[in-house]
Amino acid sequence: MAVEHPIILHHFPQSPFSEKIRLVFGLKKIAWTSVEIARIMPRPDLMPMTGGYRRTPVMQIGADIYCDTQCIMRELERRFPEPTLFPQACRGLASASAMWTDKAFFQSTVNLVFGALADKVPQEFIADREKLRGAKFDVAAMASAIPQMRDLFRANVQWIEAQLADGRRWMCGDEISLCDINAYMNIWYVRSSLPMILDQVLAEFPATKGWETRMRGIGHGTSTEMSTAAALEIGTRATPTTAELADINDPNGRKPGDQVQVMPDDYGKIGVRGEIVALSSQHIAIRRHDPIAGEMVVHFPRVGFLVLPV
Ligand SMILES: N[C@@H](CCC(=O)N[C@@H](CS)C(=O)NCC(=O)O)C(=O)O
Repeated sequence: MAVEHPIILHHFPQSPFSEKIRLVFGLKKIAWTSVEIARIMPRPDLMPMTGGYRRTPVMQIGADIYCDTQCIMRELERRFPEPTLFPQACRGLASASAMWTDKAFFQSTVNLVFGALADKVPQEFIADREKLRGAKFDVAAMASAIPQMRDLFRANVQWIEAQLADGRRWMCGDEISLCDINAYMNIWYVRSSLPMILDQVLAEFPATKGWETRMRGIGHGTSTEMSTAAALEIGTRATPTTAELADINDPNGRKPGDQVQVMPDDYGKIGVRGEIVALSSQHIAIRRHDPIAGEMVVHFPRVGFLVLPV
């Protein structure tokens, strides 16, 4: 008989990318399991399952591991289609919005937050992120760039306001979509760290202020806590359930069985190696055999990732 595995989110409370997923649990009324991971490496119970992918969050269902919020959203939508994150009016744009919200918009947000909190950022955190990026994590430079970051943050928030200006409830109309979840991540992050700055910015954006309240009201659904060790135990005992799927239009002729490595295309380019199980224009799943976790299938989105032959 097939075993029902819990939907586990490996995350930490301050993580804005994790907040997107917590909100989707709230929106779709999903019962989930919360595994709180360390903000910095090492994460010895998680790495055997991801094969080295180290960004946060990661979703685990048995021995299937979903990396990156794009990929997690897609899988949650497949399993829990109602209410949809992808209404037809903005089906493509809902996904594409992450390339705005997670990149340019997020850069203004994260630099603003770390610039304003420069004195409080622990040295171990700075060292961890420098190792990940292979570049200086310069909180002093971020502090001196606060005026420019406030300009950029405000300009990005104005785009939300412009979208809501006709009185609609959600960015794409009457139905909530992934556009709302993606954009809200940045508002949530500044709200959690710099509430006074956010109030100043939102003073000129009343529609965004109302939308923020609606977004916050979605909540996080119901969750139960689990330790990292218990999650690894589940991953180790379970068998991946991903079915083989070929993509006849793959532009590089890749197919199930090919050995590849997959890595983010911006920084922290740690390649996860494995054999292709399933692929499409938006998704690749690879099978790995880990000395600790055993057989795992690790899923990635395509945009923002490189797939290289091994
Ligand atoms: N594209 C990724 C980005 C995730 C991301 O950058 N998360 C932050 C934490 S909120 C992170 O992992 N930072 C570096 C680290 O923790 O190793 C996604 O959508 O999931």
